[in-house]
Amino acid sequence: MKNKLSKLLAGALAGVLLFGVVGCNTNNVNNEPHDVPMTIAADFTQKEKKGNWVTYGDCKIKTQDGKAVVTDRKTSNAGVAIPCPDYRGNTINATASVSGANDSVTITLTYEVFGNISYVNIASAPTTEASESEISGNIEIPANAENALVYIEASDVRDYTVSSYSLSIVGDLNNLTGEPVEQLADPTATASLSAAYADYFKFGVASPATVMTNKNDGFRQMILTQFNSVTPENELKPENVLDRDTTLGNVSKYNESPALKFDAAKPILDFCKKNDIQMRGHTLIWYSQTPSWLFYENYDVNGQLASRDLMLKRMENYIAGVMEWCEKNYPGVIYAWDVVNEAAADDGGMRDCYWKQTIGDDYVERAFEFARKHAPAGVQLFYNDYNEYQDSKQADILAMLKPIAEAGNIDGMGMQSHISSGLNVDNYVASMKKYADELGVVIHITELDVTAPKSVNPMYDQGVYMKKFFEAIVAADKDGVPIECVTVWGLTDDMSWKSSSKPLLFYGNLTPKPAYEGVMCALSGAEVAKPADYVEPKSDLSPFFEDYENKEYVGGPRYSSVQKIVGDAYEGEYCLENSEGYAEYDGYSIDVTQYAGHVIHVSFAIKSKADQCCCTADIDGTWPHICEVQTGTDEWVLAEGDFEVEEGTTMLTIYIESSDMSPYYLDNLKIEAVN
Ligand code: 9MR
Repeated sequence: MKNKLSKLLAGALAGVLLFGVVGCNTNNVNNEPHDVPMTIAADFTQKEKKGNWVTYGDCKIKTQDGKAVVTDRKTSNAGVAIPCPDYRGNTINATASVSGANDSVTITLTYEVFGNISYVNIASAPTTEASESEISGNIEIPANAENALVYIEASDVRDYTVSSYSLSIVGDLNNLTGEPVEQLADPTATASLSAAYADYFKFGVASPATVMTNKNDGFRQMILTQFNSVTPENELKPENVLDRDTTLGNVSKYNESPALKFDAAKPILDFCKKNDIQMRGHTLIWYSQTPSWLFYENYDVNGQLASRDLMLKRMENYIAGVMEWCEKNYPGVIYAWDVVNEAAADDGGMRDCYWKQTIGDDYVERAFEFARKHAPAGVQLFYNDYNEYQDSKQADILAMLKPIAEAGNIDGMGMQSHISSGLNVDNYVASMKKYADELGVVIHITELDVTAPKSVNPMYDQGVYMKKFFEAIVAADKDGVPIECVTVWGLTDDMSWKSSSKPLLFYGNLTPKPAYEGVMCALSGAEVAKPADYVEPKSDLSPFFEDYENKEYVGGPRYSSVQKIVGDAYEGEYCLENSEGYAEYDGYSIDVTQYAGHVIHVSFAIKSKADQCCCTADIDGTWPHICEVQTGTDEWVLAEGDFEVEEGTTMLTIYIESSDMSPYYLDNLKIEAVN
C-alpha cells in the first residue's frame, strides 16, 4: 500500500512540475492594454450597451424615468446585467437598488474560465413592490475569467425595477487587460484520487455540462483521471428539466404532469455512459431552482396555489418521469438520487417553501414514497442537506427522516459538507455516524468544499486541514461508518460557486493545490509540503489594537460585508463602519489563531441603530458570544468579554454582528491574551 501511494504522490508532484499544456483557451479578452474605469454605472437614461447595461436571459427591459423596468421574465435568472470583462483579477463591489414583487433579489457574477461557465452569488436582499431594497456585496473575479458579467436575478419570475446599479473596483486596480490568461496544465500527470481511495469510497466531482462540450479536453481528462462518480452541478435540477414552453403551451394536457426536457443534462449523461462513470442524480424535489409556476393552478403565477391533490400528482409524475427517462435512455448510469434537497430550515423545523405550502409537512415523506415506487431496482435514494453536522439541524433532519427510514424509503444521507477549515472533524464524524446508526442508511459526502482560512498561508493551511479531514473519514470508514462516496463540489477553484474562498482541490489551470496533496497525505501519512513562499505565522502574543486613526485595519468581511473608514469616531477622528452585509451575522472578522492556548480579552466601542451587537467566535457551526451589548440608541457604548482560544486551534476568527442590518461603527478594538 505504501509503495503504491508513494508512486501516486510522485505522479502528483510530476504533474505540478512538468505540467504539459493541453488545449488552448478561447480568449475573448481584448489583450491590448487599455485604461479601465474604477466604476461602471448603469445609465438607465440610455439604451442597452450605450448605458453600460445589457439584457441577460429571456426578458424585456424598458427604461423609464431613469430606471430599468424588467418584465416578461421567462426564467428567474433573467434581468439587467453589467458586463465587466476588464475587471478580471480584481475584487469588485456590486450595488443595486431594486423594487419588485419577488421575495428576494440576488446579484450574481458569471464568467467563463477555459470554456466553462461559472455562476457566483454576490449578495441577496428581500424585495417589495412598494419600496426599494439596496443590495450590495463584494466578490473577487478570477484572473483567468473571461466575459465577466454581473446580473440581477430574483427568487421568482415576477417583474422588477432597478433604479441604480453599479460595479466598482475595491482597492487598487489590477489592470490585466494586457495579460493573456494562463494555459491549462496536463491533468493526466496528477495521480488519481479515485484510484488512491478505491479501498474506501468512490471519489466524485460535480461538473457543469460545459465541461463535456468544452473544446478544451483538459477538464474531461481531469474527470477521467481523478474521479469515478459525477454529479451534474445544475443540469438535472427542476429549473432545467421542466419544459416551461411545452407545459404552458397546453396547460390542460400537462396539468397533472408537466412536460420534461433533458437537453441540459444530456452531454453529462452521454459522457458518463460512454466512459462508464456512475452518476449521482441531483436533485428531484427542492425549494430552490424550481420555477414557481409549477405550484400554481393552471401554472399561472397570478392565480391561486394548486391544491394538495394536484401537487401530489405533479410531484409523483415529475419524479417518475425523470427517473424513467434517465433509466430508459441511460440504463444503469444513475446509481443514486438526491430525492429531496434542503428541506430543513436554518432556524429550526422544516423550511417554508411552495412544496410545504401546497402539499403540507408530509411532502418529504410523499416524495420518498414516490421515488421508491418509481426508482429502478438498486438505485439508492438520498436526502441531502447543508450544515447537516450541526447538532440542532441534525436533530430536525433525523426527526423528519425517521418515518421515511421506518417505511424503508430512504437509503442514504447526503452530507453536503460546505465547510470551513475551522470545522471540528471529530464532531463532523460523530454526526455522520449518528445518521448512519439512527436511520440505518449509508453516507455520501455530496458537495465537499472547504473555505480556505484567512491565514498567512491559506493554501497550505487548507492542505493541512484536508489531511486531517480525510484521515478522520478514512478512520470512520474503517470503523464501519458506511461512507460510500465523497464528492467534491467542482473541478477547480475558479469553477466553484464560491470561487473567492478557493475551496477545492485544483487551481483554475488544473494544477493540484496543497488541498489535493493533503487528501493524498491522509493515506500516505506524509506531511503537506510547505510552499516556497511559506510565511511563519506570528506567534507573539502582543496585544492587537485598532483605532483606525491611520485608516488601516487588518480584518475583513466575514462574508461580503463592506468596511469603510469614516469620521465621527468614539475617540480621535476615525472609526470603522460595517455595512451592506449579506446577513446580520456578516460583520467585521479578525483572525485570532495566534492566541491558541490562551484566554483573550476583547474590548471595543460600538455604535449602531440595531438593538444589540455581539462579538462572536466562529467555531464549526457553533457561534459562542464573547460579549453582547445593547445598542440601538446610536450612541457609543463599550463592550468587553473573555474567551478561551483552545490549545491546538489551527484557525479561529471572531467577528462582530448586529441584531439587524443597520450599519455599525467600531472604534478602539483591542484583543489581548490575559493568561
Ligand atoms: O453549484 C451550484 C451553482 O452553480 C448554482 O448557481 C447554485 C444555485 O442555487 O446551486 C449550486 O449548487 C448547490 C447545490 O445544488 C445544492 N447545495 C448547495 C449548492 C451550492 O449553492
